[in-house]
Amino acid sequence: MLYPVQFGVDLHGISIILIVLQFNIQEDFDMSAKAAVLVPCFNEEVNIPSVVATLKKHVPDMDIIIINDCSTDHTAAVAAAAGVKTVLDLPCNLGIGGAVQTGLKYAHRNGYELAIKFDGDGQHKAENIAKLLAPIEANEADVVIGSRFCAKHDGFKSTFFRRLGIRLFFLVNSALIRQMITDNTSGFRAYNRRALSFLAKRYPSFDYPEPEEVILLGKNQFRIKEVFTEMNPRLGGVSSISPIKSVYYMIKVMFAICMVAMRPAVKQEKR
Ligand SMILES: Nc1nc2c(ncn2[C@@H]2O[C@H](COP(=O)(O)OP(=O)(O)OP(=O)(O)O)[C@@H](O)[C@H]2O)c(=O)[nH]1
Ligand SMILES: [Mg+2]
Repeated sequence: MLYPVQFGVDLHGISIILIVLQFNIQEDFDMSAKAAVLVPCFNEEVNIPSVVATLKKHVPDMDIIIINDCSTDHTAAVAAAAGVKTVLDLPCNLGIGGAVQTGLKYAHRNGYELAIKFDGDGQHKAENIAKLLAPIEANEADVVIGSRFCAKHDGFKSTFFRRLGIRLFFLVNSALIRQMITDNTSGFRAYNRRALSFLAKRYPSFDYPEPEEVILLGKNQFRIKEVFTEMNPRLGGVSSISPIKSVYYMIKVMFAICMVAMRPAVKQEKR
């Protein structure tokens, strides 16, 4: 079936419709499925087989949705060969934000009640998904972030500059939304239906969306919780954040955070 998707870019107040995309999805969609694991992927052919295997082992009842962000390798074919039924093939590279928003839109339109964002590079641990979902299932949170820093641990640590940036986001974001968020850059997140429906329309669709997403959710009264999760180093392939890029990352993301913080909250239906 051909499935049209309209992408808008929100330049902090000014909305621009960018492109109308079409991609193929499977017809045999199971409407009884409740939870979707959204896996944005750019050139992850090396990592996808083990990512899919660990998801199938630890969350066999959840649907795996691979968003192939116009990879130049064989990510889509490798995912399909690993048994993934839904591979959303983007015809141009949108970056992490656009790829994630595609997954959120798909999950929202197809009636999923829960969505988990899970990186395609093997950094996240599928055995922690249940831990992420617990506060949502107990109705204590709308969004749960897997945090590497809300408990003491000896696991994988990123580079010094990355940790410096993470510390800065911790201070700025915690002050802006008046809630301690220790791991603003973590991409390992779970969403309930309300958050899914909000973010499907408003997810920050540029690169490095995670810290901005925290402000957007906090400003709009979403209940955010963090749970401790260790993370692996990237299994293989290349990270999007080189040392030079991390400087650009900091400036860009700080600017975006300020813009989101200055914007009025979105009018929403009462819970
Ligand atoms: N690099 C990159 N990744 C993308 C893109 N679109 C989707 N992704 C996926 O988004 C996820 C996160 O990207 P990473 O490059 O691992 O970013 P990160 O986890 O913040 O950085 P590392 O800690 O260095 O791995 C991965 O699963 C990527 O495959 C893109 O355009 N570029
Ligand atoms: Mg990564």
